[in-house]
Formats: sequence, structure tokens, C-alpha cells
Amino acid sequence: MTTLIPVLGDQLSGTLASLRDQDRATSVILLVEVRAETQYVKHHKKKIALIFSAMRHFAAALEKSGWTVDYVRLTDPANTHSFTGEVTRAAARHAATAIRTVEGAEYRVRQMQDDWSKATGLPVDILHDDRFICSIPEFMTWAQGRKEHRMEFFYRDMRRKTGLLMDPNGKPTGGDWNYDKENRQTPPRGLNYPAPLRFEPDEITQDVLTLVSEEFADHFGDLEPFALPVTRAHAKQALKHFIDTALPDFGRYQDAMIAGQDYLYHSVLSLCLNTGLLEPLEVCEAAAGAYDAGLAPLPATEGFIRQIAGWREYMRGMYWWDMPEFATRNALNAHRPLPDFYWTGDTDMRCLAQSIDQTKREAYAHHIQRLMVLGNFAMLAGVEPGEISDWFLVVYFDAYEWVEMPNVIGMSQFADGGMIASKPYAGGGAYIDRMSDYCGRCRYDVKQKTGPDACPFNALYWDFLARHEDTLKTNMRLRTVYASWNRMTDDRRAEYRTSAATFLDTLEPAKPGYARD
Ligand code: FAD
Ligand code: DLZ
Ligand code: SF4
Repeated sequence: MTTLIPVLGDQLSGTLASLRDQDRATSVILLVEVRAETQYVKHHKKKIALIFSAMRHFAAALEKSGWTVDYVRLTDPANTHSFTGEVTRAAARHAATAIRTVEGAEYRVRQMQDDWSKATGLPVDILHDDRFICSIPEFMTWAQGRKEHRMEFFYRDMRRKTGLLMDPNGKPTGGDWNYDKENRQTPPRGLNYPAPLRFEPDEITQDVLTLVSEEFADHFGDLEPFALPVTRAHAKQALKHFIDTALPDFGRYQDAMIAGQDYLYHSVLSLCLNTGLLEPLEVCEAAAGAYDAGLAPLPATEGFIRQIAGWREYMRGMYWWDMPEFATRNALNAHRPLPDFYWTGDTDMRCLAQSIDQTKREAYAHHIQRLMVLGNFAMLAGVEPGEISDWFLVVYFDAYEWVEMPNVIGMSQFADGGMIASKPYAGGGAYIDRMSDYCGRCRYDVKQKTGPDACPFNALYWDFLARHEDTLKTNMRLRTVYASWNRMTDDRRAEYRTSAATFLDTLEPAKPGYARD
């Protein structure tokens, strides 16, 4: 009697449901490095190295604690390079009598798991992933029968469910659910930003870096320097470091963008959460503990907890609520190919060049760079949602479809027609100028509205609103914007539209082969 327990590359948690209450003597844990996963989009080199190194460290830790682990390396000549192929091979190799696994986080992978019983002829027990605060069935119950699925109401339920920042009388700590009005300030010059911890590669990581440099040389991004957390111990240190050094100022400067400052007060914990090295509840509890101990103010703590217990859980729920349709949503009928500069960084627009350069080096950009620079430009330019979604899935070390897709197709492109965001996150140059120091040394002038030297965001913003007036003008949150547009003279409106068209004509479409072979 042998139970085969496949553990996927984002399930690297000792608390995983499939490992719980399981007899080690009759179980074999399977981890596999497979090309189907490295290539379905051509992930950033750092992301592949992170996942392989974390998988290898996790396998070693499991073995040390008495599990039998079967680890299939990318270079194993018999590797079939797919999850189903490797599960089938391993089931035969170990004469398995049953398979026990945790549901894949991505629709694509979950579909594969449904084939495992047929492929192996064995019973397959697929367990819920209870590392998330909200299970998929619980989210479905919340979503069913609601006309609108706004994050804020879901988040309040998660606060009630977990007791995070809740008073014993059932009211939110401090009296309010959300303290954003006190957050999101422009940082003064000369602040000393805390840097995330760096973890120098050990022998396991060095081997992986060599492998990735040899096997994935044509993938986007810089492999080295590589200093990411790859073990549970690293992840716990990274969490403590964030709580000690950055949490107190997390919310206050959450939307700021500063050239040369890649991380500001962000936690950089998404990679640990999304691979399973940290669990969402433990991260939220650590933040709430810092508030209780008087080490972090309420607005920062609440803002941070909302990102995880609110946004992260909500995005996962909305992904499962709408898949598989989500992947093909294109409510604004956008069909422009992705501009080539997303891959090369070769653009005079400094905000985009800076954000892309950082993405290439670090496989990281923070939320406002992703939303209001990289996503905003694609939406204003009318880029096909599937193309920009592929780009986001490739380039970030925390990108898995379940969280990337609702953020890109929903929140940043409004391609879901407003399921996630109540209005498009569209902004002109003035917003970027207010929140960043990018514009000062840009070749474009953020104050000029039209013409060859004007910040392209300005004309693109109005052109976008004009293109979609029929669809968007009934949106109450855009009433004043459309009122301004309609107060302009015909000539002014025409200038905006011509300026935008002239700029859009200069965009080179990306060459094939960056995102997929
Ligand atoms: P912090 O700012 O420190 O926030 C703390 C944590 O909150 C994050 O680690 C993350 O787990 C969670 N979080 C915050 N915002 C969100 C959100 N909108 N959705 C889900 N979780 C959130 N996040 C991913 O994990 N993977 C992605 O592929 C991804 N793609 C994105 C694409 C776009 C266009 C946008 C606008 C956002 C995307 N996000 C994604 C959400 C967010 O930008 C990242 O989670 C965040 O930048 C990660 O950095 P951090 O850990 O320093 O976050
Ligand atoms: C992203 C990724 C990559 C690059 N490689 C692997 C791999 O070789 N083996 C593995 O188990 N998982 C990998 N992953 C993560 C998966 O693609 C996928 O995102 C998760 O299994 C989520 O369902
Ligand atoms: Fe970006 Fe416009 Fe500012 Fe240049 S001027 S950095 S293009 S917002």
C-alpha cells in the first residue's frame, strides 16, 4: 500500500493538507521539474531559479524529517516534462495504490489533476488548499446571488472570520474598516528606505543557477545577482525583517514611485506567499501582533492586512468564479499587439523605462508601478488583454495565473467589464508626476498636453476615454471626467485624438518568441 503525494512547485508548505495525518512509512512525495511548466509561458529566469531552488530545498527538508521523497530533475533523461506524465511514471515506479494531492492553484493545472485517475488507473484524492483563508466553495457561496462583487465587503467578512484587528464586541479595531485616507502620501526627499534581506546562494541554489543559465538563456530577465529567499527559514527572516523595518511606514508611502528605489516600504513577501514558504494568516497575524505591541500604527497595519486577507483572497476567488471565461475577456475590444519596448525597455518614457528595467533586473515591481504605469499604458494604448496578461505572467517572480490574471485582465485592463474594479484605473501624466520622481528627467514634458514633446500619457488618457465613451459614460465614477471632456472645444478634443494617434503609430509590435515559443 503506497500513497503517491505529488506536491507542486507552489505548494512548498510543511502544513500542506496532503501531508497532514499521513503515514510517512507508506507514502512517497513527488516533486518534478518539468518543461511544460517552465515553457507554457517563458518565465523570467529568476522566477524559474526561485521555484527550482525552493523545490529542491523543500525536498531536502522533507527527507530530513523522515519522508520518502522522489525528486525528478529537469535533466533526468526519462523526464516526460509534464505533470501528468511524471505522476503516471512515478505511480508505476513506486507501485502506488492511491494518489493524494492538493488542488492546483491554476485552472490549467486543476484540469490536469482530473486526468490523473484515468492516466494511472488509481483513486485520486484532490484536497482543498486550506492554506488560503477563504476556500473556493466558501467564496462561491459569498459571490452567488450578489450583483456586485466588491473587495471591500468580502474583506470585512475575512476580518470577522479571522478576528484580525477586531475588537471583542465584533467591531473593527479603531472603529473603521479601512484607513486609506491616512495612507498614500508623497514621500519627502532623502528618506532612508529599508532594503529587503538578501540571501546569498548556497550550493543547491548555485547548481540551479547554472542549470537555468544553460537551459533558459533565451528567457526574459537577469538571472544574477540572485539573493531571493528559497527556504522556510529565509521566509521567516524576511517576514520579521519587514515587520521590524518597513511595516510602520507601509501604507503611508504605498503609492510612491522613486527611481532607483525598487522596494520602498513594500514587503516583497509575495514570492514567499505564492510558493507556500509563508502562509497568509501567519503573515497577517505577525502584522497584527506588531500593532498590538505598539510597534506599528493602525493605518499601516490595516492597509497591509487588507492586501493579504482582502485583495489576495478576493483575487483568487474571482479567478475561480469566472474561469475559464476570464482568460478571454476583452470588454473594451482591445486588439493592439504588445509594444516591443515591454521586453527591451527601449522607450523614452522614463516611467516605463524605469519600471521595465527594474522588472528585468529584479523580477519585481510594486503594485503602483504594475497598475498605474505598466498596466495603465497598455490599457490606454488598447493592447490586447491576453498579450499584456502573458507579459505579466512571464516577468514577475510572484506571477501565477490565479493572481496575475484577475489583477491584469480585471483590475488593470478593465477587460472584465467592471467585475473587479468599479472604474478603469486610467491616469494621465499628472498622476504619475504626483506619485513619482520619474517625470523630472523624462524627455517628455508632463505639463504639455499635446504635441511631440508632450507626455504621451496625457493625450492617450483622453483618447481612451473618447474611444470608450459609449461604454463608460454611464459609469457614475466617470461623470465629472466626461463632463470635462465634453466641455472642451471640438478643436481641443481633436488635438488630443490626433496627438494620441500620432504617438500610437510609432509603437513597434513585439517580435514573436518572448512570451511563448
Ligand atoms: P506588498 O505591497 O508588500 O503587499 C503585501 C502582500 O499583499 C503582497 O505580498 C501580496 O501577497 C498581497 N497583495 C497586495 N496587492 C494584491 C493584489 N492586488 N492581488 C493579490 N495580492 C495582493 N500579485 C501577485 O502575487 N502575483 C502577480 O502575478 C501579480 N500581478 C499583478 C499585476 C498587476 C497588473 C497588478 C496591478 C498587481 C499584481 N499583483 C500581483 C498584486 C501586487 O502588485 C503584488 O502582490 C505586489 O506588488 C507584490 O509585492 P509585495 O509583496 O512587496 O507587496
Ligand atoms: C511556475 C513553475 C515553474 C516555472 N516550474 C515548475 C516545475 O517545474 N514544477 C512544478 O511543480 N511547478 C512549477 N511551476 C509552478 C506551476 O507552473 C504552477 O503554477 C503551479 O503548479 C500552480 O498550479
Ligand atoms: Fe512618464 Fe510622462 Fe512622466 Fe515621462 S513625463 S515619466 S512619460 S508620466
